[in-house]
Amino acid sequence: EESMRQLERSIQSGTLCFHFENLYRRKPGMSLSCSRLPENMEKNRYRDVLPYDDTRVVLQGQEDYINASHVTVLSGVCLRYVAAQGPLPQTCTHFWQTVWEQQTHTIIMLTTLTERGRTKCHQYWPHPPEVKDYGHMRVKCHSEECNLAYVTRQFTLTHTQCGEERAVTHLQYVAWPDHGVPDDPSDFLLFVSSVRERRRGEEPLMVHCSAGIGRTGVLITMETALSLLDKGLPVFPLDIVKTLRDQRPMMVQTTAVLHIK
Ligand code: PTR
Ligand code: PTR
Repeated sequence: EESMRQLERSIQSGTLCFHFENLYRRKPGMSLSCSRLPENMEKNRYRDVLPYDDTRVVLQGQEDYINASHVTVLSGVCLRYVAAQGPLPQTCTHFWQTVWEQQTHTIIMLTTLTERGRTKCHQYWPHPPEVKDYGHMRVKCHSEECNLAYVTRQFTLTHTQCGEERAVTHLQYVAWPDHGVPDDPSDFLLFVSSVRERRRGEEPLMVHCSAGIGRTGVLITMETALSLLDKGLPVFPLDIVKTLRDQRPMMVQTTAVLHIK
């Protein structure tokens, strides 16, 4: 209660925004060398959005790079994520390999494929009822269901070498432009609740938008905040943002989101 009042006050007075603007965007001393290797340059959607070496997701095999980071929130709650950029045509295979190797059963997508005529993410899944192979991963899309703010898709993922099958759910929020805020905060909160319902033990959720920092950072911040509130623990948004930026550079882009209630 008291901590919520304090939070309200710091939003009203502008202190929270001030401290947000002054927070480092990249943790000092963390290297990004792997993402800058010549052979990996074309696997980055944006030249200036790169994962730290320490927290990057390492793929099994020779070609081990993907623009994705392990992100874990461990204060009061335990929430694990893989935060990724929106796949490019040449990285769809790596994306599905990550889903498989990190054993995630849920992919959260926070962007549309194009915005104002610009490509934000490659369509890395087949239309239902098609089946498509991405390297050793065979992806079948069974169903696609839309409600007002998001689309739910059910996939079966088959490893074509070992024959093992897994069910993967895709939740795509479609009402959130990059560098902006969700069109409707209550829709977004409902979406975050459905994300929370997907939690199974400690398995990571895969989260991506276009760059994998702005909207992805906010989704993680919101799930963390709701989980803390559920446990009756205080929420310190800037601490959460700092925790995220320590694991993936530039997480959470704009203060506008601080006004979501
Ligand atoms: N837009 C980038 C950022 O804010 O991180 C610009 C930038 C990129 C700044 C790399 C510094 C960078 O690090 P280095 O000095 O290691 O190339
Ligand atoms: N340099 C890019 C740009 O500003 O257009 C990087 C970028 C793109 C950063 C999208 C954040 C973006 O938003 P999100 O992480 O929510 O996709």
